[in-house]
Amino acid sequence: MKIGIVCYPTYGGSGVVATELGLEMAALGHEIHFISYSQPVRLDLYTPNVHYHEVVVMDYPLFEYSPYELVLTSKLVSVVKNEKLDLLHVHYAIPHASAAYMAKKILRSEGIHLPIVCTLHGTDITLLGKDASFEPVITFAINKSDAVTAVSADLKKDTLEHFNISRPIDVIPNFINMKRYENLKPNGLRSQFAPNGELIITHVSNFRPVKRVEDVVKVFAGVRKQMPAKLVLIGDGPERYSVEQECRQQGYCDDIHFIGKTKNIGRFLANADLFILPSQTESFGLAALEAMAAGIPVISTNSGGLPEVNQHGFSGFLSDVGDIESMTLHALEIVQSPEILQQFKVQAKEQAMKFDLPNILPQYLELYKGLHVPLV
Ligand code: GMT
Repeated sequence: MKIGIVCYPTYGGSGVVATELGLEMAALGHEIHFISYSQPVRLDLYTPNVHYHEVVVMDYPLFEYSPYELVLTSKLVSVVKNEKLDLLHVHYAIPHASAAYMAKKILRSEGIHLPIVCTLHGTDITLLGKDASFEPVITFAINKSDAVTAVSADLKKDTLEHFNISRPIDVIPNFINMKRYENLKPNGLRSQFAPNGELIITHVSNFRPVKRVEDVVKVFAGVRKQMPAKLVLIGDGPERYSVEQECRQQGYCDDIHFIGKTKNIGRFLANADLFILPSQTESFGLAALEAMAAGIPVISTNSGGLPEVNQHGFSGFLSDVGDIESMTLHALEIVQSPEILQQFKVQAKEQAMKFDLPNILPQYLELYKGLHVPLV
């Protein structure tokens, strides 16, 4: 099968899931064409069956705002025709699903049928989608797709509550390839971050306000009062400066390592004992799943789809948004003894297994089959 994948190329979860899905499909022998404005961060171009088409928006003095959606539409039409794609799978509703619909219409006028699968990832629905300036387009694009998936049952519920949806939405949770985590072992970074054997707490995000990174630091501060601990913060974004300011004011910056953006998260997860994800909302929480796959218990909030990923009392604990005390107590409960920490590490991995590739990928293949696309 020849599949076009449209995604954001950045470090966000939607781009990561789209890229991993494409790579796994390519490994099965399908021909995958990624279409985006820049090379997706986790995409290795020298992979068999993988192609990348860049959407380049030209600068023109008349355009105060560059018409990305139109250029994307033209690119989709051209790639579908030239590469003879069977299917387009768009990740994130705007502008990908609406551009895909427009491309479908153009292709139809030339006698070409193009089925569109749209995967909703979260912020397209939970943040942007609730903005009146996007709502009609998102509703239309969802209703006009040939298949729609949501990454959690909670996201599906949210979508049905906030939009006038007239078509079914399938829940296909995000996945992880557990094989890639099999040989993850603590490395030299462990002694670099925690030279005296301190506990290592970590967090990965894009540091947007929705991630509440300041809560990570508050929970860390609470744990640090009880035992020697270090915090490793991975990622970058708008809240990083204020978090740095806060740790300077509190005088514990020496215990916090700011890693910034990295493609190799596994290298850091391999050394961590505890993962904190205190998000305001999270449609799924791919970062938590990646941590669990690495055998790290997760302290998270109970918002959005997080309870579908992190099992309270098993792979970690869930608390209300902003409840620092509860998150700190839960963290301390896990790390109170090496035996209990070890038990939670094993359980975190066991929970992650539920989202292992062989359990999820067939669901996408079934969906594609349902669109009457010949499978190779
Ligand atoms: O979390 C972000 O801000 C990025 C965003 C994205 O679209 O890349 O992540 C969303 O999609 C991920 C992959 O499906 C989910 O794991 C994240 O939970 C979701 N983020 C939010 O809902 C805030």
